[in-house]
Formats: sequence, C-alpha cells, structure tokens
Amino acid sequence: MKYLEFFDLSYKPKRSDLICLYKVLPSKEFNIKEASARVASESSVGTWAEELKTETKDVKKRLNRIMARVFYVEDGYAKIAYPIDLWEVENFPQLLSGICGNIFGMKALKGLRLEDVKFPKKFLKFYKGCKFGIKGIRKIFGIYDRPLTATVPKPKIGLNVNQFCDAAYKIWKGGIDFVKWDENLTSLNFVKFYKLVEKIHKVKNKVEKEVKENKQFLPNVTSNFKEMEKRVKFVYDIGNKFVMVDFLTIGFSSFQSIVEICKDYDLAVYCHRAFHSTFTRNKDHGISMLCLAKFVRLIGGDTLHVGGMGKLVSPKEEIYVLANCLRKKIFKQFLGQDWLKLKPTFPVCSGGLHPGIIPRLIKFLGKDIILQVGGGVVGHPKGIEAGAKAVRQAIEASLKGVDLEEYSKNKLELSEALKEWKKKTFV
Ligand code: CAP
Ligand code: MG
Repeated sequence: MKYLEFFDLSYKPKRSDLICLYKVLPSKEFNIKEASARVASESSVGTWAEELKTETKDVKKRLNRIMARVFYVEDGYAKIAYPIDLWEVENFPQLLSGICGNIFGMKALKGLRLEDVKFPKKFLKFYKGCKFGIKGIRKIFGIYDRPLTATVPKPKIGLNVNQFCDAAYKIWKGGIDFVKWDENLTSLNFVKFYKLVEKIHKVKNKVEKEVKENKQFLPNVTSNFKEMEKRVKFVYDIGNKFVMVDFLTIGFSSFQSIVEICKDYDLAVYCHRAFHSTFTRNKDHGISMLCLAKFVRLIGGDTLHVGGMGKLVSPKEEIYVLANCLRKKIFKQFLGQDWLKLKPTFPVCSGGLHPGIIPRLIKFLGKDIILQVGGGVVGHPKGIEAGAKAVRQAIEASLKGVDLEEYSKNKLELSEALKEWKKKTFV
C-alpha cells in the first residue's frame, strides 16, 4: 500500500474508532501530509514496501477495513482514526505498541508527540475504570468537606522500620490522612517491606484510637509482577485498604493485572507517575501527561499525581486539564472523552508543596484533590506534628477564604511554616 492511501480528509470516523491526536514535526524532506500518512501507516497495517506479495484480494479487503486514516491536519497536528478491529481491546500493551511504537523512530519525522487519545465505548466497557475513586476513598475516611492529605516520611529512602514508623506516628497525630511510601522506596536491607507494613499497621491503629480519625497508609508494592502479587496479598491480609504502585515503571501489562487483582481484594490503587518526565516533558516529542491520565482512569487507578506548581515542572494549565480529565464525566478539552459510568479518579497535587502553596491549589482545583506534602511537613521548624498541623490549618484557611497570614495570627504551626518557606518560590 502507498503511504498516501492512509491520508483521507474525507474520512468520517466511526463511533467505534479509536482516535489519536498527534503533533507531527516532519523532517525537512517531507510535508505534514506525507509525514502524517506515514504515522497512520506504520502505526496500523502499512510498511515501506509498496507491493507486498501477500496482498491477495482477501488481504486487501481486510486491510481496507482495519487501516488507520489521517482525517484531519491543521497547524502541525493530525487526527488519526483507528478501526476497532485493529485492537485486541483487552490487551493494553498491544494498543501502545501501535500508537506509541515504531512511529516515534521514523526518519520522516524530526519529532512526534501523542497529545491525546479518545477511547470508543468498547474500551470503556472492558476496562471499567477504578473501583473506589473520589467517592469511594472519601467514604473510607468519612471525610467529604476538604481535600485529603498525604505525607511521605522523608528522606525518601534512609529511615529504618522504627524511624519510618516514628515519623508516621507524628504525621498522623498532627492530622495528615495518608502516610505514603516514596516512589523509590520498596524493600531494602534496612527497611524490609513486610516488616514495615506489619509495624505501621499497628501504629495506624494506635493513632486512630488516640485522635479518633481514620488513617490510611500507602505501601509501595512496586516490584516484579510475582513479588507484587505477594505484596498485594500481604497488604490485603493485614487489612489495609490501599496499595501504591509506580504505574509506569511496573509497565502497563503489570499495571493492568495489578488493578484487576486489587479490585478482587477490594483495595484502592494509588498511582505514582515516576518515569513520566522522560517522555512527557518535551513538547515536540513523546507522549503527553493527558494521555497517561486517560490511561490511568480507563484502566482503573484510584488516584494519580497531576503536579503541584512546586519543584517539578507542572504548568498550571496542564494541572487543570489533567484534573478535568480525571474528575469530569464529560471531558471536553483536546479530543474530549465521555467517560460513561467510569468513576472519577482522585487527582494528587505534590512536589515541593508547603502550606504557603496550598491556597492557590484549592482555589483553582477545589476540594476534590489529595495534597501530598512531604518535605513541607517533615521539614517544619517546630517538628513533624507541627508540620502536619500547619497543612491542616492552611486548608482550613483556604476553605474559609481567609488570608494565610491573617489566619496564622493565632496558629503557631502555620505562622512558623509561612516564615520558614515564605521565600521558597520554585522558579
Ligand atoms: C514529593 C515527592 C513526589 C513528587 C512526585 C518527591 O515530595 O514525594 O514523588 O511530588 O512528582 O519524591 O519529590 P515533597 P509529581 O513533598 O517533599 O516535594 O507529584 O509531579 O508526580
Ligand atoms: Mg516521592
């Protein structure tokens, strides 16, 4: 087949087609029509050799039915429609091998970025999204009127079981809802996974009795698949309600399977996005964070990091789009998406957060967010418990619409935090 056969601006996508939006940067020998046609060809049924000896009449008929087609190009963007029969819907890795595969290495392009994917009903019916999501997680805590909070007992690696649990006790005591593992904390010779889960579970029970508030912890089960299965079962047996995974570094095959296992165990899946910046950051080549947010909501992550305008690159408008994609039933930006019955996934704001940053996040995202404040709690000048209290005070002030300085007048923890990090603006 000739490349330009994959370019058809008269094609009207079927409701059953999967649609991709690509930013296409042709190499200098090609124009966007030639380059985008190559993308549609190489990501579906085509190749460089035009006359294949295998293309009998029967094969040609089939190719015509399942080939991708460029149906829109404008301002360097191309929309490509992929017929549903090109996909083994139940097999998420196969989808990525198509729409995120060879095409990113083609010499006909100097850059290619997958900006958005719009899933047809057949995908939503199979994957069904998350089991808990915003409503389910709020129900576990019995907290409905404010953002939830999380803290990683920093340093991200370095505390042994007792030291981690000691920090966890203070974090919970001061008022934080979740104690979270860090993305690269799994099981090390001085902090074994099973020991830590066992011990922190006891600490959680102790604190809950003392403060009469529900507390949860997010054990990072990231590992090879067989070990992840064991860790998930262990967390379930101990009676915890959550697991955490680095959904990208475990790979989509494991992510898809771990989510299914967690649904069976009635466990909520907290998704950390470590690894994403290797390919989301470059605006001229890679895959957008919006695509990853759609993949997580579709497959069934109960929460997802969306950025926090702190120490890591996360433009305000991107956070807003990601939060909309995760929370709205009808997502209208970019290609849009009607999520049908899939539950909203909880957006997590994190990365260099401290009480001084909290009001602006609540102002533009509202209360249905989880605020992860690590260093901003564990580094508080008056101690960890004070750090946790300062976060809760900053949330109270934000929800009441009261200026932080004003609100901190009779709140030592908040005023100390503001003093400590007032100058801390991340460039
Ligand atoms: C934040 C964090 C998170 C980042 C992830 C860290 O700690 O635990 O992993 O927020 O980035 O290790 O840096 P601090 P993102 O609160 O101490 O900054 O949320 O953008 O996915
Ligand atoms: Mg971290």
